[in-house]
Amino acid sequence: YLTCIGKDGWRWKQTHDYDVEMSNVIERPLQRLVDGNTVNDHVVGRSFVFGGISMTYPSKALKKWIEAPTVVESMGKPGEMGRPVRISSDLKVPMKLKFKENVFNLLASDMISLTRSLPDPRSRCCRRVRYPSKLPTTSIVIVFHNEAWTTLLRTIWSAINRSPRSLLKEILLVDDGSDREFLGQQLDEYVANLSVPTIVVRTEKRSGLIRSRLLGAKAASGEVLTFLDAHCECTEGWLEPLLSRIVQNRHTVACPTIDIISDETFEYKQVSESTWGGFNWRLNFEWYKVPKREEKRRSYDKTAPLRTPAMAGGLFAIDKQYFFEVGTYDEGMDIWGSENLEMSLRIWQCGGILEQLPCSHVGHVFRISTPHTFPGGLSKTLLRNAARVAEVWLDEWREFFYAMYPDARKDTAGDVRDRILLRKRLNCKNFEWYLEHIYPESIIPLHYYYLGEICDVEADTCLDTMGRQENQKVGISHRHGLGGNQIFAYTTDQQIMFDELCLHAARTRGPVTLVHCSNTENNQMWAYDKEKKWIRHKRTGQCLQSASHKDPSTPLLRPCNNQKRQQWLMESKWKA
Ligand code: LR7
Ligand code: MN
Repeated sequence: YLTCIGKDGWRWKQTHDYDVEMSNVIERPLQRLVDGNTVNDHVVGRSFVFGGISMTYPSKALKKWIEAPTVVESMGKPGEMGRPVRISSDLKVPMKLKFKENVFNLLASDMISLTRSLPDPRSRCCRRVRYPSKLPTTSIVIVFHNEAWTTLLRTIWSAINRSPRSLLKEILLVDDGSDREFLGQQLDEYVANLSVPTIVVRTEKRSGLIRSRLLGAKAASGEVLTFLDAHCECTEGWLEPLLSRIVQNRHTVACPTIDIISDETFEYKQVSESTWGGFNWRLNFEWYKVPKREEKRRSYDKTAPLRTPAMAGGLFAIDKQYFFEVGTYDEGMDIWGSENLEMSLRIWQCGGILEQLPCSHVGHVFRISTPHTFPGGLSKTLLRNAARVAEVWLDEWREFFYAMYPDARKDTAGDVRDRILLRKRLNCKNFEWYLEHIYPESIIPLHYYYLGEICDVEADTCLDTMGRQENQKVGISHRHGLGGNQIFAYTTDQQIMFDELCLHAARTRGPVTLVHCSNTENNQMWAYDKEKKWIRHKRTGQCLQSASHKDPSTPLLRPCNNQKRQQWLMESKWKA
């Protein structure tokens, strides 16, 4: 393997035998930090891409270098090529202390170059894709509240160094009421020297990420808005796929594939490209495996955009004008949370397209808990934001959300009249359409007979998940009338669901357990006999029976009879 040392002290090293792809002829200034100084490698020519770094060579040398792919590494620094940073044992104490500041390993982040190299996460097929030479310009909008210096700056540097300069109109940083000294004047001065126009906009007081992003959007002059969280790293070729989708259809909102930057080691870890975004009854955003239906729709082409039901929220590109046309954000949402679902549903229901692009990869530091303060109270804020989504976009399916949060009701959401008017004005489709056409795999069922408590006529005790986990027995308890763990849906597929869990029985005499719902699982099918009020397990023919004296907290599966213990009410909220 070939190794040589560059003039600027950078090591150029061949590590892989994979093929090298030439990208378009572009002008690509590369800025790097060497010993704290900025080095400008402004070279015009043909650039090509390998190992996560794009480089430019005079054309004569091209052929030779195509045969010898290389990567560039910052000499001696930890974390190069996205490798994990190991902290020596004598630094474990300061490491733990610093971890608390941002809920990630700040000590590790501080050790890594602001311009570290990363592996190129794109598949061979993706590297082969060619994009239109005329793409719109973009303003990158990064909102932050008390972000760490190195993660914020690494986000900025990775965007500058891995985006064609001609496409980057500007970078807009929105400081949402941070109180850390270095995010003030020091940041202003630092960004003033970058090769891409970069400014810091400041909210007057803590406004939350939703209103902060709006402030950034209003200040932007690029044709496309590209939002990033403040602890990301863009990889080679991340931007072109996003922008090219928007040129093709300006109602497309394009998200990159979000890889994981470890909160412990800052290792860059690729995620599966067959994962997309969805949500459960609680309106929690979750990652799910892309279903066969969607793989088929895109003809099993691994480079084709995924039509995702929902986006994570922090990383996406949208035509600026369309962003305003389609109703920006719900400004009634505070601090953090649910704006991603609100936007996802609004895009889909109001005629747009939401895509996740397998050929665009951006890393994000995922953390186990939030470092932010919530001035209005954490759970209150989250519940209110989610209730606004339910009220405005879910129609009758909002009841699934309220089933999970018995304390939440209409007034939880506050005033949503403006958003309902927006929905009317944009002539948006309903949630039923969304479930049918965009998200048939949803855990919120499109067709269901019943949503409510399932209680026996005799003792007035009800099925109750007791907050148990998957593969544990379903319980039974006194009716409390508060919903929550006593709410189930009986679907037209004959499943009895509680969020993603289904009543499941594998053997004739039970037990009845809670198992992840699956449409191909006949152990999860139950027939409700409206006359006899039986809930009959289809495969075994046995009936659900409320608890025995021996074990009053567990329902049984027994041969059907006419006892009251086998009579269940599922009628009051019976729906077709
Ligand atoms: O009050 C605040 N003001 C802010 O400016 C609170 C947060 N912020 C900033 C914050 O500094 C950060 O840059 O907003 C950004 C997002 O906050 P994070 O990083 O604490 O949140 P997260 O990464 O856990 O949040 C995900 O869900 C959020 C829901 O409101 C947002 O949509 C985030 O943008 C989103 N992040 C991603 O989509 C990256 C992938 C994570 C996943 C899943
Ligand atoms: Mn984040």
